[in-house]
Amino acid sequence: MRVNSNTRARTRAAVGLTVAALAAGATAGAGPATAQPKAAPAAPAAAECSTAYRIEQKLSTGTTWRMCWRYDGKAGLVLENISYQPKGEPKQIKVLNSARLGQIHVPYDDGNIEYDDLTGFDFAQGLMNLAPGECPGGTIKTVKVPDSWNEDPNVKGLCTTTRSRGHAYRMQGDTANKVFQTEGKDLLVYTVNQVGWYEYMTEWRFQDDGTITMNVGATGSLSWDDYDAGDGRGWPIGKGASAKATSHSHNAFWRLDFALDGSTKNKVEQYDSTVSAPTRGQRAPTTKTTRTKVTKELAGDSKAYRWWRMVSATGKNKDGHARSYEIVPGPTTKYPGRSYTKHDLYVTQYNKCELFASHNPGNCGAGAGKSVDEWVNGQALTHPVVWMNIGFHHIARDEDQQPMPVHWQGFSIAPRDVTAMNPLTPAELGWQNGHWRPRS
Ligand SMILES: [Cu+2]
Repeated sequence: MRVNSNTRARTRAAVGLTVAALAAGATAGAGPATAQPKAAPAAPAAAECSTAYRIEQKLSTGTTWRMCWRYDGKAGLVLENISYQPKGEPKQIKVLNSARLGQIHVPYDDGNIEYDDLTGFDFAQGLMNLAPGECPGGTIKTVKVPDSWNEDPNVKGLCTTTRSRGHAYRMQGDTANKVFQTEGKDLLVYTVNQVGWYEYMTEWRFQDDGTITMNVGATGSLSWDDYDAGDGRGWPIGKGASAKATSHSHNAFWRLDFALDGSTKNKVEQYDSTVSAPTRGQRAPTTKTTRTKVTKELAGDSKAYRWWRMVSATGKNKDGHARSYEIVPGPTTKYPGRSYTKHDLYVTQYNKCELFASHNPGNCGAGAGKSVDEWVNGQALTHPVVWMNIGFHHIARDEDQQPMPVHWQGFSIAPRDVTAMNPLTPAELGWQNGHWRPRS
């Protein structure tokens, strides 16, 4: 069992306290209801949110990111109404209605156990207080955990800050050898959730160039309970080979509800390229790229020369090109052991009760299925929802203790033709759009 017995014991005691506190609260609060100030709403309204739930950051390179956040009792951090506004754009450009984790599925190699950390192992309840030092230069927001087991449901658990990411670009110009270069800046939004012996960092990185990178990092401690030297399915940790940490997978799912330019009627396209040997008369191999319009629900697989994009139904950039966001998968080890982990990408028609990639707790109707693979059943895509599955097979090593270094998994979505040029283009180079001719 992957249970941190200390945490469990503490948690159980805390539940007792909560009940007592609730009882006391009920008595104390028995006065006239009108005398009680209204509590802040737990979730923001569809289009707006109150200041406490708003994240707005103008990066020093000129791009502003705006979004609302809320905290879900199972999914943890949910980001909504995400938009950005690069310098020179008159309006904010909406990207996503909603972005959140869709599951973290953890099967152990020995077949003894598997966990669905979000729906079955209290991921959201395990929100951790952050030390001030772990959110340098930023703000730690207080999160009220719904149905909290703890006496105080408020956790200083949401960090929003900015970070440099190195060169955003570099170019030596043709006039006086001037070097154009700038350091890229990101808005970083993250939480830490303890699950058993592990701590998961859920990180969202909003870059000034419009790219969004989402990662889950696993740290904390190797599961003390999951050692076995007998079955050959682990790696020896500690002196000799008397104990082997059981290998396992972390299959992380993200659920993205796109709304490019504010519309959910996005189109999905898949691109594939094939490379052919040179034919007679050709000097080099040729590469041909084809587009496939994805009009029905999709269970897709990453491979070399394949990529997908979400295309705006309404918006065009200043060059008249349809705005879109490309899906950029990260490194993954696809786990073939379960129906819902067999594919890298699922695109489903929006359904408000389809929220978790496996063991979906909502009642979506008779025969609706409990996992994302079952929701891919041929519906036309008029409001596509993207599910990304990124797997990591964790064979422990001596260096995993103690604490365990963070191991990351995730992916990005990157703007493609959202703006007519690089949103960070310096004013002097603004004329160099398209097939420009050098000035001399
Ligand atoms: Cu692991």
